[in-house]
Amino acid sequence: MNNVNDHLRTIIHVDIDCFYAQVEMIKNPSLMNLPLGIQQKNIVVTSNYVARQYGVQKCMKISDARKICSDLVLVNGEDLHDYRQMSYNVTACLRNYSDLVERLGLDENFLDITHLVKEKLHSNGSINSFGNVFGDTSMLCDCGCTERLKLGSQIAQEIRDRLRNELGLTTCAGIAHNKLIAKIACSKNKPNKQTIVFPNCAYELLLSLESVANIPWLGHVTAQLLAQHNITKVEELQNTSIDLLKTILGCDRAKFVRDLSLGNDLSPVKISGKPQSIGIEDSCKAISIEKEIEEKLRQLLNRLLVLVAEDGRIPKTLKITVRKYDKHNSHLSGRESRQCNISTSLFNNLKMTEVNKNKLISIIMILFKKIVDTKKTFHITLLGLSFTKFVEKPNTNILKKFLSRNIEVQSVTDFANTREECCTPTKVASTSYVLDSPEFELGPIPKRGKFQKLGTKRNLTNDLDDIEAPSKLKVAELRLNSSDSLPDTNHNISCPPNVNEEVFRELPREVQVELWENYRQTKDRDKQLISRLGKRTKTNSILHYMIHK
Ligand code: TTP
Ligand code: MG
Repeated sequence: MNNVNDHLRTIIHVDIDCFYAQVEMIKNPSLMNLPLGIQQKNIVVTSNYVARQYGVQKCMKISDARKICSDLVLVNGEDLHDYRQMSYNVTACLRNYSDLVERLGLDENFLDITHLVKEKLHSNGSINSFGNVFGDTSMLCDCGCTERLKLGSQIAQEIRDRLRNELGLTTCAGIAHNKLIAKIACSKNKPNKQTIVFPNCAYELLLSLESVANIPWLGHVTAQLLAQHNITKVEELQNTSIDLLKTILGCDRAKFVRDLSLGNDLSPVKISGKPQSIGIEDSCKAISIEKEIEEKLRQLLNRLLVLVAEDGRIPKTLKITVRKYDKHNSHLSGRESRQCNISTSLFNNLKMTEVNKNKLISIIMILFKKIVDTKKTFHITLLGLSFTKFVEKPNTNILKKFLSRNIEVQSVTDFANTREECCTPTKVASTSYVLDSPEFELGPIPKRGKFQKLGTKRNLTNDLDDIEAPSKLKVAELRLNSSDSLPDTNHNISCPPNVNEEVFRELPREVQVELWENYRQTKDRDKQLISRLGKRTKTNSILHYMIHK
């Protein structure tokens, strides 16, 4: 059960104390000694430790919190900007100690400091542990893990001191040989404390949990399934035969859950990159009017665009999530999602234009109507929007593309071009009610060629036709900003007339040369064409916009 090969790593789990409340107290230190609750809608999502002494807990209703603490100060915490910023600062600080840092939500991080510990072990004499030690330590393992974890606890203390000094935050930490034990250890002594758990005490640590529902990553649904078989205590789970677990949970899940119950976890600390999706959702009183839905979605979109702008990447897919309320079958009130590809050109500008926002709203409403038949009565109790499939913002290439490629009028979505790819029903979380049937696919969409207008029938594609193509405007704008001068013979390359000079000056010299050359060649070629044809060329290229009549 306790394999020493599983003791080789040193993992720290760091959790920020009453996170949102601390951020607010740092912003406004006068709140420091007052009972503080962070409000989202009618819920206290967290409270500082002064308020917790009165019994104000996370996720309490505002009205209940006020009853037990009449002096409670409430700060609205619906704008996550500052919390997100602080969260990234914390992760950045932790990266000073290891490349292997994994973010879990906004206020938790795992660090794998195995290498750092290995380096430091040689230079250390006798090692003392820092902070609390969990469990019976009379029989500790002699494989070397004890020293490594003790050293890990010193590093954890150093990290927490640094977070305190540099960012003003108090944190808790758990130190162990795997992520599961480190995470549980972290919650054992709060706030502003750390706890070390040696491998031989892992089993005991699991047994100390109140119920199986408290085992990290076990999941709500699994806990419910187990409860149906009267397995609610960790000990009961540990003693359940694997065969019975397989019957209840299926083969893979049974093994996973069994391992968790014993404190075994070989999962690596994965380096966190940027999030795969950025989303926002809002539950609401039942909305039954299309105009109000659009208004709500517009508000959500505005908030979401701020997040996407902060992230800095460009999304390629847009998803809408809707929860319908069915008066007659309330158990059918679940979430449904639809998604589609969107053109990255919508995000070309530093700030999204109103025109582009309206284009997105049109797309969102089309998706909405794929889920909800607005001709019939409907009641919507939750709306969500998210962007996924991000690409990095193009740098110089975009200018190159303007010059090297023919420009076509593009739809703002790929609906019209690659239907198969764009609108597929999305599977969402297990609590959702998703109909994976063909009726939730978009209706057939004819392909359309360049510049081709579709018929007059008002359908999805026509909606998209109304959305004007950005390319022409962009090129015209570039032309206005340009001067038709030749490159300097010495160091300064002149800006081609079709490129924004300010942007051009930021580019590396070789790209400037390439752009100029490209411009010159295409211009020469076009001149030849014009003289041959004796009339304005019909090429569908950028030159079309550059030729002086
Ligand atoms: P937690 O780590 O669960 O709580 P906390 O950091 O506030 O308090 P603790 O000292 O016990 O660690 O959650 C982190 C933040 O996430 C929290 O400050 C507020 C937010 N949050 C929500 O938005 N909704 C929720 O339901 C919960 C539990 C937290
Ligand atoms: Mg926390």
